[in-house]
Amino acid sequence: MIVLHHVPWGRSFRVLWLLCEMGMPPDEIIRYRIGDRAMREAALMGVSPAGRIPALEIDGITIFESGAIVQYLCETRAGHGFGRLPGDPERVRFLEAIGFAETQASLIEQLNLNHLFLRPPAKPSPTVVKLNTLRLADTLRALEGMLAGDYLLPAGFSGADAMLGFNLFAAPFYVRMEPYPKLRAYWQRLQARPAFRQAAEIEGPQTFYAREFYEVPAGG
Ligand SMILES: N[C@@H](CCC(=O)N[C@@H](CS)C(=O)NCC(=O)O)C(=O)O
Repeated sequence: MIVLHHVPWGRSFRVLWLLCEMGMPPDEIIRYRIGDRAMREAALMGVSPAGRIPALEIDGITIFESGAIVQYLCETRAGHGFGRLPGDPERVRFLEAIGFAETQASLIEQLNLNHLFLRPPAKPSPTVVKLNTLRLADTLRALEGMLAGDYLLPAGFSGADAMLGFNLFAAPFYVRMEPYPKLRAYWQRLQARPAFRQAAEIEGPQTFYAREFYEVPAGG
């Protein structure tokens, strides 16, 4: 029995997608909304002590942190070839990519907070938004340089693509993607994968971002 604690189009999408890649979509998906009281109640806090998603119940254990879950799945289901186990020449790049995904996602999280979640009288800080937008663009430039052909690692699709590739769902709402042609093609390639399409169908349309693009507020 596989249970995923999930926010639609949140970072738990990485896990949903990877499970679909492995041909084992969750038996149960417990859905939350950011800001809901339910995210601080026992069902989630019992499996993710800071009340964050994703958390996964699998193999009689629970795991939180998307990077840990992705590594666990890749290692325990190694036959799919989505991990890079110790001794693999791509191991270091794989681990870097998993960590870097969260360097990038933490900038997106700050922008989400400022653009989407603050309620009056709180106001986004133009300076903080500008700084985070520039720093997000820096990570996209880095990612453009990290691509090794069709995927992040030369030997092909891996858990690192589920981690980092997912960030390309959100980044274009904050940074114009014209300077990153490889990333745009990569994102199209990821979305065309049957397992991505299966996960996207489970999700339904995203309702997270209401605008096509979020500009840095005046004064930033
Ligand atoms: N590093 C964690 C981050 C998890 C995280 O912050 N998830 C967000 C949604 S994408 C969340 O649960 N937010 C709820 C909150 O901040 O209260 C991971 O990769 O799993």
